[in-house]
Amino acid sequence: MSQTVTYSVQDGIAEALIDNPPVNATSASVRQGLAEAIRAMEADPSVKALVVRCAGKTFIAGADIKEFGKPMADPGLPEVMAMMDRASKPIIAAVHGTVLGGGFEVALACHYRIADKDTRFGFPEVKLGLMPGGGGTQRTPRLAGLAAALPLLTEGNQIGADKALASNLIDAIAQGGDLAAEARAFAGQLAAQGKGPRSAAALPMPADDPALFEETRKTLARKMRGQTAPLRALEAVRLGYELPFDEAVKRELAIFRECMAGPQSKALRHLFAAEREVARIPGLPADMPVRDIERAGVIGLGVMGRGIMMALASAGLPVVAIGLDQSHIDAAMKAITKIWSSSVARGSMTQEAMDKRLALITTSDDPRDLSATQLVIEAVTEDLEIKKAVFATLGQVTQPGTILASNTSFLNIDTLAQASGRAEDVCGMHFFNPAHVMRLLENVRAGQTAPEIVATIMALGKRIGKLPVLSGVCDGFIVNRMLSKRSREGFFLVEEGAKPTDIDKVLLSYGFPMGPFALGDLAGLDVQAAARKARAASATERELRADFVEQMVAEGRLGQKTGSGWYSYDENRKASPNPLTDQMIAAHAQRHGLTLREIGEEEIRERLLYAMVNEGAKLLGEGIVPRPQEIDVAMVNGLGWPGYTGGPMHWADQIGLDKVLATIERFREQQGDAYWTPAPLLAQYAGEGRGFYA
Ligand code: T1G
Repeated sequence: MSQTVTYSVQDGIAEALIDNPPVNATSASVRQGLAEAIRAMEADPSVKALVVRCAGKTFIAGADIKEFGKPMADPGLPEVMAMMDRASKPIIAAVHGTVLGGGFEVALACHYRIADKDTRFGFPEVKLGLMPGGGGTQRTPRLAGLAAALPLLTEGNQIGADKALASNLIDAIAQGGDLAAEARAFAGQLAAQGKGPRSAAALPMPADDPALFEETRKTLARKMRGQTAPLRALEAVRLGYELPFDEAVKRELAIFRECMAGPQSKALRHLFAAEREVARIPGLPADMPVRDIERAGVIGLGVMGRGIMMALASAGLPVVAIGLDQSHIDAAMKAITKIWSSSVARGSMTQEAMDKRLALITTSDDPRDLSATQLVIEAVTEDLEIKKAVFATLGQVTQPGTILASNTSFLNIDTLAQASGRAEDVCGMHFFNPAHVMRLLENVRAGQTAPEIVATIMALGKRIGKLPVLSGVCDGFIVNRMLSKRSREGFFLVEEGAKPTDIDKVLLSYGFPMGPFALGDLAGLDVQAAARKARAASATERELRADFVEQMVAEGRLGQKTGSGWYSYDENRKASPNPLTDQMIAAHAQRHGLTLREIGEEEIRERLLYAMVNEGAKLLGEGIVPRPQEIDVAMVNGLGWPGYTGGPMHWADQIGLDKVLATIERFREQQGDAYWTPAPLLAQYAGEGRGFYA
């Protein structure tokens, strides 16, 4: 018998109880157990129906990702589902938790479905570069119709039990607290009513709608740009109009296997594992005690401080918000109320939830009101002297052991730790703007940060819905340090003759959401000028000379917010090439006696991206991060590096570090040692014929 499926019979109703922690994935033993349960049901005349349900926190959450790429033991999932389609008695899925991927397909292959009210459903396969390979593209439209099925199958989003019921994907929502009992009662009613099996496979496809398929293709080109799996999922649905069900699911499985073998799925599955790997800190026991954070403080209520307050309150944490004076406090509360009110207006938040969050926030202009907190996040202006004074105050007004975290983007946290007088309590928690939206959180372990504090801020990051990645202390930590090299190469390429619009197009076609110049206009060129000013002391002559941002700021051209920056913007902020930029570049070249040249797409891409890969290798070699996973996860979630490439380090491995090194050496000859000296670790690994991931 299967190790993970228990078969039992009570009052003529059989039950297959799956218990395969952590998420009841359809591992080989689960598939075997389900097949055995179906055979046992068929062989027992006293059994009228079979209920399939799961122990633990969720019904089946998908095929076992850990089995991918390995020989699939019999029976395969399609075989088990075909047994369900042929069954002579009704099979009922009793579902709860996150019914995802293959789990959703198993539920749809059952004849009826009853769900706990909080159940979520979805096909996240496309987030792994895959598409539903267990009949999902054939059963879902037959049950729910095309309009509900297509976005579900191609975009990877989840729906709740109410939407699933309305879409005819489930038959009932359990009202009490005992899903197993309600499922058995539901099965008993079916038997009493003489209702037999009801296979979705036997249903006809819904009326075809070519216009809807075309509209979905256009939506995917925008929402899932560059990704192949969503379009393959759409292609698989069409099979339902061209082939009988059994043939269509065979072709669907073949398409699934093609996706599985492709580079995008390998990259996205790498990221899925990497996002979980970075939660495990080398040298820190997994059961390291974490401090209980019951009340958190935020000091500094500018844009970042407001976002951090919102992230904390949204996770149910009471927040003490300290502003410089009442006007700052009022401005902050007005801003966050406006943001949450627009969420309520959009229907993405209830008024009750907003009121609950606001009630968690108390404000004050007196840092002594932070004394009852267990953690304070500092988000005052990016000025070292001001931050040092704030940390000196925090060291006095908070209890010993209260965690003191700075949200600084690049200032030295060891310096702040010294200023606090309690260095072991000090760390960094670097949020990304907007802090209440962006998932990435760079947690920074300073030289004397206590291990328990590292464990605590990693746990807190997950608790507030962030994706915490641990970094050591350096200028810019992971994302901003690597991004600064891309910015440098962008400015240099403009000096040498590449058009900013062409450079942006190269990164857009690689898969970034926007190019460096459009990003600069969005963030505000004054912000970028301030960051360049803060780094001026360590900048080279050439970096200082490439002062396009300063030139534009001097003319009041700050980007989108003034309607003119690298691009011109109309009243709807639609960008168009800016003649002033061309004039600026020509005048700059003339002023400095520079000769402009044609620069090809490949050189632009490699200069921008290899500069970041090389810096990532330095981060790894210097021990700022313990593994390449931290870099890939941070760059995908902090900078929008396209996930379907796996992130900079995975992507470089796929190219081959020997090829990356050869190109960097070529740039070093052309551009000089200051910018293109290969990272020692990259040169070493290239020499050893290995990648960053061995
Ligand atoms: N297979 C194997 N292990 C899995 C898994 C899976 N599908 N999902 C999660 N885990 C592990 C995960 O690695 C971690 O292990 C632990 O469970 C807790 O995960 C035929 C082929 C379900 C919402 O894409 O979205 O079905 O790292 O930290 O935050 O068409 O896990 O601790 O050792 O994420 O509570 C489709 C992916 C697969 C679902 C739970 N299914 N999983 O979130 O816990 S393809 C998915 C999730 C497929 C079919 C195709 C989440 C979760 P460890 P966790 P969580």
